[in-house]
Amino acid sequence: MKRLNIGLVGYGFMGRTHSNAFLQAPRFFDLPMQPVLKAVAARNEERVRKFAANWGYESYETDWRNLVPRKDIDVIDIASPNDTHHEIAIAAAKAGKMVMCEKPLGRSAKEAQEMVDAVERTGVPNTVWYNYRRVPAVTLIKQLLEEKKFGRIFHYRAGFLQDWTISRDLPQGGEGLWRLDVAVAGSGVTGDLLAHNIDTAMWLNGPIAEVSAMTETFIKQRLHTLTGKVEPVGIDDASACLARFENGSLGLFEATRYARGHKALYTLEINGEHASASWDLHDLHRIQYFDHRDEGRVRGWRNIHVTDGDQPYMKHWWVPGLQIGYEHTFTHQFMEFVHAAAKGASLAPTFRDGLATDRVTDAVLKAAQSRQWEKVQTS
Ligand code: SOE
Repeated sequence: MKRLNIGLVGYGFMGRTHSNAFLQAPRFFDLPMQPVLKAVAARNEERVRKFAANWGYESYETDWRNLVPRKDIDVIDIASPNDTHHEIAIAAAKAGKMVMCEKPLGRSAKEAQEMVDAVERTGVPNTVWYNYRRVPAVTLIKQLLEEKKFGRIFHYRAGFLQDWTISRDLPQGGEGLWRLDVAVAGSGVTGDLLAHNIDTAMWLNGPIAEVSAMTETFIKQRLHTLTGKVEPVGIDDASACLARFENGSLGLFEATRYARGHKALYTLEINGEHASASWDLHDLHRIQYFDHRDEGRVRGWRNIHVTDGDQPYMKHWWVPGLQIGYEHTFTHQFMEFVHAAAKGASLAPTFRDGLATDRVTDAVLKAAQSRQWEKVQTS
């Protein structure tokens, strides 16, 4: 079987989710190419060596610049902090490598546009790891929408609530805390969490035309791990936005790291003329579904446990009733990427889809500044 030689950049949280996907996908799914964990690149030699040994990478590099041109690498997977995505993706595309990139695609739509230009110029298959599209329950909502079960859509609402940055003693910058450093992350929760909500929303309900928004930075200064000094905080800690979709429906979005008690509460709900559905990440195997066309006497919210073999992805795992988890979303996305890549195609969300999300998050940040409705850039 043809091999797909993978070169991973980054060995943090996302490096682990991706590596697990590379190993699991061929065990549970039929793939047209055999993934090979060829090499991982990261700066700290001792740690990258241990990471490579633990996950079974054949080799390692301490500079991604040595990884990208290697003749024995077919696909570059970018799982390093946001400020590295742009340079690595463009170098990989120029070297003719396929590219998988963690979200958000760029720190801004400008960066993302240049990345799109690079992959489209060379025609290399690409994808962005917006993994929540591949939760079986979320994919089921997508199928129900495609089957037109909802009728006209009126409302879409979503949130992503966390609480891990409330302490003012938490520093910014450096490994693990780069998400608090605006120079590295590009923005705060808007690019990190709201971006997930926006990606899924546009996948399910189509493009967003305009937004109004507010953001807040609750802790204005934090010690910077790298400079050793107390520095201003440039990220948004919380972000809320009203949106108009091109299909005429209304959107309501909220992301924060200051919702005490909520760890990763991604919720979404969609309300149509005939039906509504909702989902939440803390109970990721269920959807709540209401269909007004049910017989009146027994009409009500259905609580659907998405584990049956005829529901998305599930026949490849255990037996009906048994659950899978967060890590499987990455396995599903990688499996689908291998199928697309074998045909020389990209997988949605493509870089172009990632750019569309970055354009919305840019508009959110702009609207929060201007206190005006802002149109989302379309070309
Ligand atoms: C932030 O805490 C974070 O890890 C995001 O960066 C991920 O994209 C999200 O899926 C979980 O939360």
